[in-house]
Amino acid sequence: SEIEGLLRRFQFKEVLSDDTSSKTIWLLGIISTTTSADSAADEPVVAGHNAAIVVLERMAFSPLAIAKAGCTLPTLLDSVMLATGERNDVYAWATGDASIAALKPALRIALTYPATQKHIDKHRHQLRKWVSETPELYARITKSFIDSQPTSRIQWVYNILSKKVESEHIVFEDPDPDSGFIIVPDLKWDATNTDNMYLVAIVHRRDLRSLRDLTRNHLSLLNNIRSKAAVAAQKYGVSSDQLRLYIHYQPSYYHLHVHITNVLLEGKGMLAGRAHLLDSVIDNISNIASDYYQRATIPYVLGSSDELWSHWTAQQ
Ligand code: M7G
Repeated sequence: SEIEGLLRRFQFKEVLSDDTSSKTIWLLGIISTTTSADSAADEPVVAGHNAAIVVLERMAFSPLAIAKAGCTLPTLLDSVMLATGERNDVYAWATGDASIAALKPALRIALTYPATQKHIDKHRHQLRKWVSETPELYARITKSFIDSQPTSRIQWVYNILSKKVESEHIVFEDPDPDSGFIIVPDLKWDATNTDNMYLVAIVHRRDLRSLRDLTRNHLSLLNNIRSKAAVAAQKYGVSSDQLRLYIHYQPSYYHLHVHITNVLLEGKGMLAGRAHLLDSVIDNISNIASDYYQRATIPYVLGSSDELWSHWTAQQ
């Protein structure tokens, strides 16, 4: 396949970061555009050109597959390295290697290529700080930053909306240009284990860039997403009261989209200070004030390699 061909040409340069809880590692490397193997070895990383980010994530166990395999440990594990094992009272532990089909695939691999400097910075270990964005600071700092985002950054969104890519994976579509959207499985989900179901609803209209743009005029759109997310999730056997629906502020991509996840899934994307629950957004707009998000002070965390960080630092 195409991705396999690219991954085979990946040459490792640097570990950008790793996360022991999600068992994920982000690697920076190059996929050389030259054909000669020797010159590729010392080719520098050039963002937007040969730079490639590979993400390796250890996969979750599938209880179903293991139950089906229903066998003794030696058939589940290729080798248990008992030499490294320990025993203390009723507790024992060792390390092992899995080989059988029930424990595979073992890894999920994602590739971003060519990776831009923004992609690289996003995954590099960085300093973090809180900012408290008042409407004045939004107008002075954030809005111009959002306005300056090139549409190329959300080309993938337009590709989904125009059905150029991922169209075979569409879970739900409402084609209405004002209140419509497309729901697809999120890039981060393997689309098999429904315990970590992760879908994303991407709106058809192109004028809504973030939470700050939402008013009472968008209530039918938001309510529509809320009810159809339930329909979409039902296809995976996940009921409406098992859903976490939220909008990021700041998002990575400034085209309105709603994250739809199984409530069992927990992760960085749901942290306080970034995830705004869709139910609260709807409630704030409809019951408190139509211009709630134009008047609110919104706190969030910035990373030192976020482009927005430099705008805040320069302006204060
Ligand atoms: P976000 O809140 O803008 O930023 O969410 P985040 O990525 O920092 O959370 C964008 C969401 O879209 C994320 O959940 C991504 O995993 C997902 N996503 C990003 N891309 C490039 C794609 C894509 O090409 N296809 C799909 N299906 N999802 C994507």
